[in-house]
Amino acid sequence: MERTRGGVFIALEGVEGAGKSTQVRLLEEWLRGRGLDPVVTREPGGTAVGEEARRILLESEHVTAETELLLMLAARSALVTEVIRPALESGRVVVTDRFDLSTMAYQAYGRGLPAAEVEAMNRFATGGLTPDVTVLLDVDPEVGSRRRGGAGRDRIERAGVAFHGRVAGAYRLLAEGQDRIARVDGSDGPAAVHERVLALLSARFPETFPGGAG
Ligand code: Z5A
Repeated sequence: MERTRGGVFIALEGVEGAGKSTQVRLLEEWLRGRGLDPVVTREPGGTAVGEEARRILLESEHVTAETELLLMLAARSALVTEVIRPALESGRVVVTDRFDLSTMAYQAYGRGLPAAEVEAMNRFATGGLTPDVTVLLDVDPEVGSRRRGGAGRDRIERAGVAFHGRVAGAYRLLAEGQDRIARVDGSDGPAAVHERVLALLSARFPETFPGGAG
């Protein structure tokens, strides 16, 4: 696994409604409060190509599993090249709302595409770049779905209970025995989860996160 140079690369992952966007925002505020200037991204998106891909992925009804994978990876390739690598090379902290673990959970386990091929294609798209740590916000899919409510559900969110159940199971399975993936209980309120995330980051990257929540 390639180590990022200079900066720290953090990915937040989890099922819909796990609280990723909320925790990304709290983390960004915490970092800015300490005088750092993090780069914050979301997937798919974050570049011109990525935002176009996002629109097709979430709005078009005619997307096969294979097309879905290729568009996710096209968006990721652009994001890595245009945004993430340059930021890490200049020593900045990068926080992303979803990255490669989403592709394994949704396209490999959720859609049933062959995992080894998905993994190899992801490696091609990222040039081998992986997050220094992936924080998996662990909540039951029913809790996430309840938090999100019914409004404005996109094509992937509408994929059905069985699909989202497979995705949730995959996240837990993929995190097992993997030091680069840290499971954090996401079932409590945002402030409590934020403290857990900071404690984890402080233990792993004490120079960037001195003293954690304190
Ligand atoms: N996708 C994929 O298939 N393959 C890939 O490789 C990638 C992505 C990269 C992106 O959609 C979709 O793309 C996604 C996976 C797929 N589809 N699904 N499902 P998105 O970015 O629009 O959706 P999302 O990532 O699932 O975001 P989300 O549903 O908004 O979830 P979230 O970011 O984890 O949650 P949140 O926005 O922070 O919070 C949701 C609500 O819960 C909100 O009202 C909060 O105020 C509330 N909340 C947040 N935290 C808490 C806590 N701790 N307690 C109580 N309430 C909370």
